[in-house]
Amino acid sequence: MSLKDEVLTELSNNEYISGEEIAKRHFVSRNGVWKAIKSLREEGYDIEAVTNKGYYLKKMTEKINAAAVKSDCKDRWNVIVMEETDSTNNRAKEMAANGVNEKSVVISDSQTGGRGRIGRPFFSPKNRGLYMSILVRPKLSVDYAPLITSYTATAVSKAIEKLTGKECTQIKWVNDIYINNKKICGILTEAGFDFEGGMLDYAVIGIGINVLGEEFPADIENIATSIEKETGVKLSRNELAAEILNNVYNIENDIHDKSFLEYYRKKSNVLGKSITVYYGNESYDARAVEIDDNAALVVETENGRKTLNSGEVSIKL
Ligand code: BT5
Repeated sequence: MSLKDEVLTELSNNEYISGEEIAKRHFVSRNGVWKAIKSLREEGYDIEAVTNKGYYLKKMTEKINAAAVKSDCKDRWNVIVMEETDSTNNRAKEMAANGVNEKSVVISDSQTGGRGRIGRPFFSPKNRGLYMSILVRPKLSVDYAPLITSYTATAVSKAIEKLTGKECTQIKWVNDIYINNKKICGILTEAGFDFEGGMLDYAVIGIGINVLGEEFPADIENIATSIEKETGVKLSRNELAAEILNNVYNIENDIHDKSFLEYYRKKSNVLGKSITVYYGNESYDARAVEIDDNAALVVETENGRKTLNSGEVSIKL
């Protein structure tokens, strides 16, 4: 950790701390602390200095910062923050291949090749979104793997509602979160398996959330929106990341337990609706009647019931 990050961690306790105290704790000079404070201020942190009391952090900047994320995490996470990368899922998969065992997350301020399912692009401009990939190695059999995405959707929905203070989200089966009928989040889970044992080796859970800003490219402007645009609340991306990590820390137990499905069903915007199901190049009309205990969508069609384990649906107006 750089001295700047250490100073930020010291300042994250919501109390005054003197430069002398920070210097003593980290075996550096007071001048070193002053330089770290100066560069934090340049990054936008609002740090007050009061004689005889010390420094006080008034407001976290919107810049994504590993120390700020960690300071709001209840548990221990390995947090890696980047300015720009092609896809945070790629970075997290590399870490998995290199044998990283700790619960980790890669967050980037922007992505040049952010992707959704079947290679679709995910718009990931800088300073506006939260693009994060969580690397975990839960002891789960292959049968449980499809539940990871729906579990994460509940974690993200709960985090957004807690921090905005608004019951505003809906979950569109299987991997999207909506506010006011427009998409604010997509989730892409990629996993590695141990074929012999039938167990998950790792899961990389990619989460892309439109947090701030109003403008979207023409091809998605009718379907995409942001938390700020819909709720008027400018969330801190660092706090949002930490809250999501807090919600998924017990992934292994939570997925075995399956009780998250109750929330998932409650928040579903497809249950009970007439929908179109897209399957490869084909599509058919159906009615969404149930989300089963594997998070599969059960639909009623002219030819009887079908259970969809994955795929794409759209809601008919
Ligand atoms: C998804 O796929 O929505 C999953 C997106 C996952 C993105 C995260 S960001 C961190 C990590 N790193 C990555 O590279 N990916 C993950 P899908 O359901 O296939 O939806 C893709 C479709 O959503 C596109 O074809 C667009 O129509 C639409 N879309 C693209 N960018 C969007 C955005 N920023 N907001 C809302 N909709 C968007």
